[in-house]
Amino acid sequence: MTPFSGLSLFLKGLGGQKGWQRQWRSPEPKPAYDAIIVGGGGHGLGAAYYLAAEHGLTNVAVLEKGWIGGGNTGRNTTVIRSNYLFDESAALYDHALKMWSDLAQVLNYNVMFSPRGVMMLAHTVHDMQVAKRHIHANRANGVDNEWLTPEEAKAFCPPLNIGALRYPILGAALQRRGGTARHDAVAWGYARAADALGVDILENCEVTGILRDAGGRAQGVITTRGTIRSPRIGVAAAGHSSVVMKMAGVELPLESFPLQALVSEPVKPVFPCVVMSNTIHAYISQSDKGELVIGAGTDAYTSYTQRGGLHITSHALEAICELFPMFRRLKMLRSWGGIVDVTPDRSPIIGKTPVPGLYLNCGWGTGGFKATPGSAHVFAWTIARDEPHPINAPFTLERFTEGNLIDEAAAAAVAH
Ligand code: FAD
Ligand code: PYC
Repeated sequence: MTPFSGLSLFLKGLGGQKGWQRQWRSPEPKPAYDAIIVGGGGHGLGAAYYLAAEHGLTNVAVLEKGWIGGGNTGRNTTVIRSNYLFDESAALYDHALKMWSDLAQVLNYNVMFSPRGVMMLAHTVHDMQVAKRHIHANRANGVDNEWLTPEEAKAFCPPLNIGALRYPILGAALQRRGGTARHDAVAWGYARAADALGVDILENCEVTGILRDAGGRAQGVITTRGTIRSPRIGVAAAGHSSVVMKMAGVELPLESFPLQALVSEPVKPVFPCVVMSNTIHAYISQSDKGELVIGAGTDAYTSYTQRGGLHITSHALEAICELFPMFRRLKMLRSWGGIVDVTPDRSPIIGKTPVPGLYLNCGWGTGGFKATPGSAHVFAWTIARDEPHPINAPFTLERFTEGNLIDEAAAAAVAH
């Protein structure tokens, strides 16, 4: 990245941003590629980057129906943690967490990873038992997680009200290595790095059909910018995974729900960490711009609208005002929604599909942003080698018929 002083950056801005180079090209689609990724979110762009950077596959295209990062990558609330229950999940999410720590250097792009700590509140005896079970399991897997008393939780997050509440604070589980990153920068950083290695990023390119040969193997895709052939097609389409996979005749065990979030007016730094309450479906952190970033649970009905019910956000705000009374007079600036793809066991699907040459990365539900680098890394391996990386080997589509579920409903937090 060119080092700008603050003044020269300001002057460049004043000058109508003339002379600034595009961060990635805007090429015309080629008739064929060695690999195609459907979906220009963090997982798809990251997979394209690792295909080029680690597997020598540079004749690759990312097909995005809108603009890159316009899906859940640009709509999420950026909570990053790896405190999941099962060994398989710990391996996957901690692989990602380790990759976050030097992602800015690897991509030469500031993704603003901030390991400020993620604290999950316990309001009932059962919450405490669940939290402690996660802490023990995490530690056995080398994943940091610790129990805090109410007083220790308040010392870590001074705005927290630990007085007599409708939802009393009985303690909290803290993962200190957890935190946040800048969501758009993750998409932009991967896009720029992939483009520099020769990957074509094709925006406004919606996949409308998947071509198969007489033997059933995936051969290419039909798009709004023409037919593109490829022997390897990776689908990372999040909330629209079922729609895309249906084009190849594959039914997925997914439900797609709206998930909402909102931000407040910006204020000075007042909130030092991330706090989540899984029981009351509310969580909060402060962005580097100063906005309080607040989220709620999923809507109760399936839908493809990128908005949700007002009662869901109202409930989250009531809970936030009770937990953090100092925010009662804060004004909310804007709210939005995204479509999350929820599996029955709240764990993702990353792997091969019944269609040879067609690979799938989906089912991240409300929690896939944190996994972006790790997920993209093992997905690229799977596509390049036509076999899963040991980390994603358990996250098959078949587990829903074989019964090898990885039930992370409690760890998925807002997904249950
Ligand atoms: P996306 O970024 O959605 O990318 C998929 C892309 O596929 C989209 O850009 C879409 O336009 C494209 N596409 C779809 N169909 C087609 C087609 N036919 N042709 C071409 N392109 C297509 N996760 C966390 O870990 N922490 C959080 O704090 C968190 N908060 C969240 C808050 C909200 C409000 C929401 C909605 C989600 C949240 N998530 C969070 C979940 C997280 O955002 C997602 O799991 C993650 O971003 C998924 O990334 P992706 O690259 O798979 O999907
Ligand atoms: O998975 O940690 C998470 C999360 C927080 C908010 C939405 N998802």
